[in-house]
Amino acid sequence: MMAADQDSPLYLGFDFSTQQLKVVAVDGNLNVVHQNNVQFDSELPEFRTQGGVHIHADKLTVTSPALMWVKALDLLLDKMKEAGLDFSRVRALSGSGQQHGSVYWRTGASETLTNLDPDQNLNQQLQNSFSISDCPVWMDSSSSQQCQDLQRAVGGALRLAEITGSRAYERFTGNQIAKMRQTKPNEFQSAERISLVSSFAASLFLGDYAAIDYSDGSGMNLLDIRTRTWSEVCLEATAPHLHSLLGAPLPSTAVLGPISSYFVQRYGFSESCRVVAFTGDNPASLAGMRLQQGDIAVSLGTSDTVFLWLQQPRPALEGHIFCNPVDWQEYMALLCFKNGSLTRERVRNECAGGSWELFSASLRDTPLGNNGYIGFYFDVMEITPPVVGVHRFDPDDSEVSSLSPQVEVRALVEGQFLSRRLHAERLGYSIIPGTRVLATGGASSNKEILQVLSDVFNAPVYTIDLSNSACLGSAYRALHGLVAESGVTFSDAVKKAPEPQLVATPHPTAQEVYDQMLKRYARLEERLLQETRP
Ligand code: 5FX
Repeated sequence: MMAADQDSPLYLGFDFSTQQLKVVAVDGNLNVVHQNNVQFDSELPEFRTQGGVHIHADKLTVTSPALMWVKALDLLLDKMKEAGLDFSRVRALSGSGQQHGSVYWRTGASETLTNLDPDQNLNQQLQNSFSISDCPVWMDSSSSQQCQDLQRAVGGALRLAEITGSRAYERFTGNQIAKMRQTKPNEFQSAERISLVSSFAASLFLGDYAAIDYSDGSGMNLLDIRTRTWSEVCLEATAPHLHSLLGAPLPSTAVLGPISSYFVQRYGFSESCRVVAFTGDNPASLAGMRLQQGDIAVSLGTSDTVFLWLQQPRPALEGHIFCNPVDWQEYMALLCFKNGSLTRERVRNECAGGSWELFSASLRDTPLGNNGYIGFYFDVMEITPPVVGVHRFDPDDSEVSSLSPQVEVRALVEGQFLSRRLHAERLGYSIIPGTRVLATGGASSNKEILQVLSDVFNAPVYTIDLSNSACLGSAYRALHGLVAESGVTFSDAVKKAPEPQLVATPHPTAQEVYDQMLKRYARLEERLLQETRP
């Protein structure tokens, strides 16, 4: 490394995810100069987690020990020091956490946090700082009763979605808080503060309770996403004293303050290193992808996930609207679809002899619009829409029991992407000139699949590696946080980051074909919903 590089600034992004704690360091040119991680199961076996969590006997309750995350941070910083990272160069740090999880700080913990002794590790000092040692995480689905109670209190599922961006979900923090209050009243009583995983992690670096940011706060069923303040009706229905237990939320770009003197003395951070608000892993991924207004990101994995940048959200009973993590006046949306790669693989096995080449050839050899054949392939109960089974329709909208293998392949891929577009548009998304579709995940290496994606959205498709996006997004947000107050936009602050690769542009007839087909798809989906409704 050259001498000049050794003094150049660094920005750190941490990701407290479900199975591991990760970090990346980027320099001022946004080159990644260091990466490290701690795997919870294998490197902290004393906590006996599987995949970073404990699944309880009821199979619905899923928790992680707060102290495991604390110990992981001790270990990670030691590993970074050992690898020779010069902490004095770090100008700012930020991070992300798995969304929705909650941490309950015991009365007196703030005192401990502000007086940390640099001669001891965090784990030794925070042993008694949590009133509930096992934190509910996003995989927990044990709060159905509390979800019903909340929806009833605010006037129904749609009303709750209009206020908070989502109908009630078991994993959303407000419902978990209500459950803790009811099932662990004494432990709940002895909490002086409740953090999300993200704001808990920021609190460690800050040496004080960190604010919940607007974006991760939107995953709680408690924040009014339009006023960006806690919703009174939701707080009241959840638990008493929540204003003081949660603290006031702040924009995700906020600088929370300087790093705690503990890290200055123990690891050699500069006193001027700033802690920028931490956020959820999905909002941080949006930053890592550098999604812009009008863009849509489609992650083609075991389940498919769609990220949207929205200006005018239309909350619905499906999907989630969050405040935007890089521009506090805007929004983002997240949609999850269970029938992704596994369904594509099943159809490949049945219709293309298990070969991706033959699967691709079928897409090449069949026309846009599939001569009017359309299909819904829900091998498992889909989230959006809640329908199960395979349903194929001929050009007259009559349900048919089979299609030729080539037509089946196109019906599957077109159907999946029409569904992604339909539900994105229902949340307020619209394709505008300049819209880019960013594709990532396993299937994004298949050019023919991406050509269909480009045609259905009538927009160019770019590929991007997302494996580290939450971490990278956090490092980018750290850098942006330092200049956000002076009006520099996120995209200007990170314009040196690597550009995604253009891989497909829409066919000239795509708009004509798919605008019509989308309307038909919506009608048929509604029909399936009516037919399958209990
Ligand atoms: C989003 O709503 C989720 O529950 C998950 O993607 C978690 O954030 C994973 F960490």
